[in-house]
Amino acid sequence: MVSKLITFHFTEYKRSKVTIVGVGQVGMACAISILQSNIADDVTLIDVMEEKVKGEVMDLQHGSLFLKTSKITAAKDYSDTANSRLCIITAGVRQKEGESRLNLVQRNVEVFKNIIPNLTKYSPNSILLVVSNPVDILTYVAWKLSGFPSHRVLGSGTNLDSARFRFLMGEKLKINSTSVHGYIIGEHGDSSVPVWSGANVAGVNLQSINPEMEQQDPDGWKEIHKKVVDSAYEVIKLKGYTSWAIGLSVSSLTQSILKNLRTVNPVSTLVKDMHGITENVFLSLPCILGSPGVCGVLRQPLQQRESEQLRKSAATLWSIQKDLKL
Ligand code: 6V0
Repeated sequence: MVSKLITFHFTEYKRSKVTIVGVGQVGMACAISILQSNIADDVTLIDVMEEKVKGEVMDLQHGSLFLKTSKITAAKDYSDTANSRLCIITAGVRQKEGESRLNLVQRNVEVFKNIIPNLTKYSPNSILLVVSNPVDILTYVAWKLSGFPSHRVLGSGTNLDSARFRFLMGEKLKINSTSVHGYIIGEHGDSSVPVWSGANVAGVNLQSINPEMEQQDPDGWKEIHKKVVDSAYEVIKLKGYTSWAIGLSVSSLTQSILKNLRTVNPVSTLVKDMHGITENVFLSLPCILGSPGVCGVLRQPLQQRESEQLRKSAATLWSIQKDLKL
């Protein structure tokens, strides 16, 4: 019937296939954000809950008229994920109310032991982007289990924390967050490090206007970092999970990688031998993202207190990582 209507000449060539593992709240927020950004030509979803994947994919496919992604697939098994350029891993258990991200670790390591070998078998040249928590440790786990070079394994890291940071600073200054610059680096979570020495608007450094910021902080700037750290807990308390901001953040990272934009984003990368860190840990530093994955890491000048905090986070992560059974 189809051949009576159309003569096909070419088999399709995929340039930008993205697989998302896990169709929970975060996976679906990533999927819709990526689809609406028109950056992939194939989005494949996979989850242990087969019916749910089918339902989610059907629902998305019915929106195809309003999207510009030609193929949206519900994978029956990992062979359907073959030849992905980017694999985004959002599968796993999420934090319960009041639970720290680090508590999740061993439960999600077991989940990764199933996922990572399957992804690497069918997409041996892909880039792995880890979102599941605790994201820094699980990025290390994905790196170990995949055997990929470290530039092809990254975690969404503090890209989201930095977005929250810039939003909150923008609110305080009444300036759009795209014009307020600042990085949160280190661990995604409780021991993240705000780089106040670099926070600026139009090159005007916030700390240089207020040198007492560190000690006296009359304007309450430090409260902003506390709010960033607390914000996931607060959203989880209010709606049960976080989804939209992480989805948008992951979509922006996806865009940089698939389009080789070479944007600078704080993502979780192997930081051994940087800022005096001596162990194989993954933490967020400003990275250049492009088609190879992490193309480079910025040597950000840090104040002594900032690099000390970074080393402390690294030590905390290593103390957990070294005992993991991989
Ligand atoms: P969810 O809604 O419970 O979804 C998790 C999904 O993973 C479910 O659909 C499960 O069926 C699926 N799953 C579990 N095991 C497997 C497996 N072996 N293979 C395939 N799929 C599997 O959780 P939610 O989507 O809210 O969160 C997912 C993860 O993202 C959690 O670890 C969160 O803590 C983490 N987040 C990370 C953020 C970040 O900034 N890095 C932000 C928010 C949440």
